[in-house]
Amino acid sequence: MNYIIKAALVGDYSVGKTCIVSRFAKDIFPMYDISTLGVDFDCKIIDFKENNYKIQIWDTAGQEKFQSIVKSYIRDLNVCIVVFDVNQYKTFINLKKWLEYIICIAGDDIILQIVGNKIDLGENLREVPRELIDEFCKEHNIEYKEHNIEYMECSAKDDNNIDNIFLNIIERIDNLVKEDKINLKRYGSFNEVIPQKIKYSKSNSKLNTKSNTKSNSKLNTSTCCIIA
Ligand SMILES: Nc1nc2c(ncn2[C@@H]2O[C@H](COP(=O)(O)OP(=O)(O)OP(=O)(O)O)[C@@H](O)[C@H]2O)c(=O)[nH]1
Ligand SMILES: [Mg+2]
Repeated sequence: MNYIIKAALVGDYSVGKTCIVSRFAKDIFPMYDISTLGVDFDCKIIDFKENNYKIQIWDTAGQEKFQSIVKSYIRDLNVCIVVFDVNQYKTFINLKKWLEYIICIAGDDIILQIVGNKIDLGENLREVPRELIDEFCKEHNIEYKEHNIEYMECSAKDDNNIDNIFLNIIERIDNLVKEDKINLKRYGSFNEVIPQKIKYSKSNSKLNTKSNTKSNSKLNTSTCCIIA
């Protein structure tokens, strides 16, 4: 089956949302620091077990002034990835605000994934210890138990754990599909676009991503930008 997953990244400004999306969808770490204005879009098709998942990714602006447009993209999501910077304590403190905001707008069915980015900067610069994050997730899994909030960390810069984050999300969704607990839109075919197979990789190593069959195939990503 071909399914569509609607996902968005939210979180404070400058935590690295755009870099995470760019690394996942295009395998590029942007050279220039350009704050997102409103909402950007990217998409990638992943071949997972017996299904193909087209993951549509809305990359939202963290700046307060764009929140009214961001709100309209959060409503009918399947997944929300809430990003913070492990080297900036205030971005971790704001996680609770982001979770409450998303649950309030998107409702109880949304799948939540917390991501701590910029682990490449090392332990000396790190302001949010792993134990504190585990504690936070435990507390919130009690408070919002239907969401089963999971946590992963990554570096968009070093391409560390990025594919694993999306693969983990697809795996969670695939399990729900099998149990008939999620209602995803379907696609008849993905018009000449060849889904990618992604394998879990160890942290700190580059992922084995490979095109499904033909070389020279069309790229399976697309991008556009919506500005407030
Ligand atoms: N060291 C390091 N820097 C990163 C990483 N990811 C992003 N950055 C840097 O963090 C800054 C902000 O990255 P963005 O991806 O634009 O952040 P954003 O969350 O999309 O910000 P808004 O669009 O304003 O909400 C840029 O200077 C990036 O180069 C990372 O994994 N490691
Ligand atoms: Mg951005």
